[in-house]
Amino acid sequence: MAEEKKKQPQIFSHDLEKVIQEIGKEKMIEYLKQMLLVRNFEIRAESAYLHGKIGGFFHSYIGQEAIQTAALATMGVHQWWVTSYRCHALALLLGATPIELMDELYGKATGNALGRGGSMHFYTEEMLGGFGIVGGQIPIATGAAFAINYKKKFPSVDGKSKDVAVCFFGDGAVAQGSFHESLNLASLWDLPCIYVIENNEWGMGTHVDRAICVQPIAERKAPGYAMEGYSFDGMDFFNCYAGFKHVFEEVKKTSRPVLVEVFAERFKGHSVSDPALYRSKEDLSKCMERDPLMIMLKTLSAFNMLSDEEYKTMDKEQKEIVVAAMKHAEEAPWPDPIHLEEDVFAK
Ligand SMILES: Cc1ncc(C[n+]2csc(CCOP(=O)(O)OP(=O)(O)O)c2C)c(N)n1
Repeated sequence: MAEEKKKQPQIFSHDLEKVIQEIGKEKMIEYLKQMLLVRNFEIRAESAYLHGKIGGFFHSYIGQEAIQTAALATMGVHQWWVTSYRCHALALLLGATPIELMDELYGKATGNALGRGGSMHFYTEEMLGGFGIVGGQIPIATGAAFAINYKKKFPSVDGKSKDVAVCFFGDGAVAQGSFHESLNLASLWDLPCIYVIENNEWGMGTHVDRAICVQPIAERKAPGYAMEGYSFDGMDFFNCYAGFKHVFEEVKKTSRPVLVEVFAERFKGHSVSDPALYRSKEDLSKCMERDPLMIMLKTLSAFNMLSDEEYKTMDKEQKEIVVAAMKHAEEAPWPDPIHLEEDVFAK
């Protein structure tokens, strides 16, 4: 891509020592555990899919774990959250149990969406989905941010107030009209929305260079909406943590939307049925050298917060949690066909 179309991003700068000190050992271990739970959940659920236990679609979040873990760590659960079909991690981080999510993947009545939604449609009290339509979640987040402002003006509507709406979507969604319409309205109406592009370079088999006309996307598109634009390193939890913390404080102060682009890598194909032949083995193994879990392990070891042995034990514990969820899903009841037409709004 020509230089005028693609420039180097200015990655948000952070002071590692300061970030680690601020988080502290106990919380650090908790965040690493969360990332390990997501990784183990994705690995085992994918293998269950390949054994025919799970049907429908399945999009893995492996490689991108640091991003949503850091966003949740800085902003807390009690915001509005919404993401694409690549939604297993967000639901886990927001407190949905591995059992209810695995049951949902297996299509069981005890699942997160009563076995009716599957992999792309996870929900929690604060999570407005799981969306199968590329870019479909962006107007939803914009509306949630509108509701936050509205409720501040009319507190009697609902006592509970949130600070921001956070919307995750891929680089492929930037070409959708919903992205541009949402950013225009959010800026016009001063909506506290944090739009997060998880740029993993690929929209199915199409490279971002063949889909998006200017890059870095956030830095160059945000000014067109009079918004701030930021670039984070999505493989590095600490960079994401510092960046999201900064953005969260900024939005709370200004009640202005921001656009964040997080540079990431997905280690798997687009979905479980994609062999990713468009990507060379060399490219993939180079990406995997920056595994977010390994970066976290190395950093915590360097700060004497974690040994390799402790890491292995934590990994094993998370694996066991996921294996128990799979056993539960195997044994859980199927939905009764009598309920088939319930909650269907158009018959
Ligand atoms: C409106 C719409 N168009 C096309 C599709 C088919 N589709 C599903 S995923 C996808 C690629 C999206 O890539 P990106 O937004 O970068 O997200 P990623 O999968 O990389 O997380 C496409 C084209 C769809 N689901 N919805």
